[in-house]
Amino acid sequence: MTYHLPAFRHPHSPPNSAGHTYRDYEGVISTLCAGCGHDSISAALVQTCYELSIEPHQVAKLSGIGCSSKTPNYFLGYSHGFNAVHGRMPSVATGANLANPNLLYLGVSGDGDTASIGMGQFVHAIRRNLNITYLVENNGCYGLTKGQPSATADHNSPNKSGEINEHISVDLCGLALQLGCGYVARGFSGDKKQLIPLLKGALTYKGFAFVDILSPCVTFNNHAESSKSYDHIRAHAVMMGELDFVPAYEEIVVESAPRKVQRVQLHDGSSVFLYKTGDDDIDLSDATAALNFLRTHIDSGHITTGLLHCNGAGLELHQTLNTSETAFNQLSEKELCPGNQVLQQINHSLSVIR
Ligand SMILES: Cc1ncc(C[n+]2csc(CCOP(=O)(O)OP(=O)(O)O)c2C)c(N)n1
Ligand code: SF4
Ligand SMILES: [Mg+2]
Repeated sequence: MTYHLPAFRHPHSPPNSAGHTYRDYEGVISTLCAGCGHDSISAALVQTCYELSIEPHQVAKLSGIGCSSKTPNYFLGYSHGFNAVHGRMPSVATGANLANPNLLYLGVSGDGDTASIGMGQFVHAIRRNLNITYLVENNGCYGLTKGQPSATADHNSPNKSGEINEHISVDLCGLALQLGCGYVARGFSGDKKQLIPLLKGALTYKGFAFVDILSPCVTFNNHAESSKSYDHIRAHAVMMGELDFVPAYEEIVVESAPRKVQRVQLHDGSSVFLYKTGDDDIDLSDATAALNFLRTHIDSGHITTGLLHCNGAGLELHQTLNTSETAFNQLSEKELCPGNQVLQQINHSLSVIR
């Protein structure tokens, strides 16, 4: 069943620089449980895309299966969307991206969808540096199938019925860093102020941008002993510093700010700024330092949030494969069918034994 928002628009709802109002970035009414962290992430995405003045029809939303993977229905109602099979979103995204490099790809997944059944796909999409913003709405359980612990459930953390998780958990940020992902961040659905700049940086990044978002499941994994509950995350989060994002078209005025500001320039000229808060803050371009930072804090029971790593290096998949910059559906017949002589040359080049 789909519940649509009323078409009524507030007369004073201001348009952004693309001429769209906030309402143009919303989707249908959510059917998730009231208080689910995933809904807060959808709201953050609506605000992010509105503030970045993204053209909704230039976005392709892709997801797998799970409560988290349902959420693309609840934002960017005028965008393209594909709800794939469980764990298979990265390969659908790869195919779509190769067919049309000119859309903004946004993948939304869950910890079950990514860290279990979709692990192989996730890992290879990072290795290939697919140009996508990949979000995991991480609640440490399979919400849709009634709360079984997922691969990101913390070691020794009990589920709602008191059963202890005896397995080591997968830290998706650590894995992404280890695989060479160029943009790695962790947010919390309950902290929009931090989450929105992280999303802006990810959507502007050219290449694989990964954001792991802690997103409590209020129905199955928000009890007092859960390490993925609102209370636990609030009590144990270690923020990497305050974050700001300045789009390319806005004047940058923070460069003369105190010495503890780290600026990372993105490909389109936009910048992400990290205002350092602690002595142990790391250099954002150093993936090894980020990995060590994560490990140290995991060992002491803390949850690191914020921008962990951002570098401008690396070719994204299209650049590596040297593929057409024009979408397949924009290529003319002449380009798609270059003629017999060209085909003969290709065949000949393949048949030469060296
Ligand atoms: C091939 C396949 N195996 C199992 C399932 C059952 N299933 C549906 S959603 C899900 C897990 C979802 O967990 P997660 O990705 O963390 O999403 P959440 O609901 O927690 O947001 C599972 C195992 C399925 N739909 N397809
Ligand atoms: S079951 Fe959990 S993850 Fe799914 S909608 Fe409800 S609160 Fe959210
Ligand atoms: Mg989950």
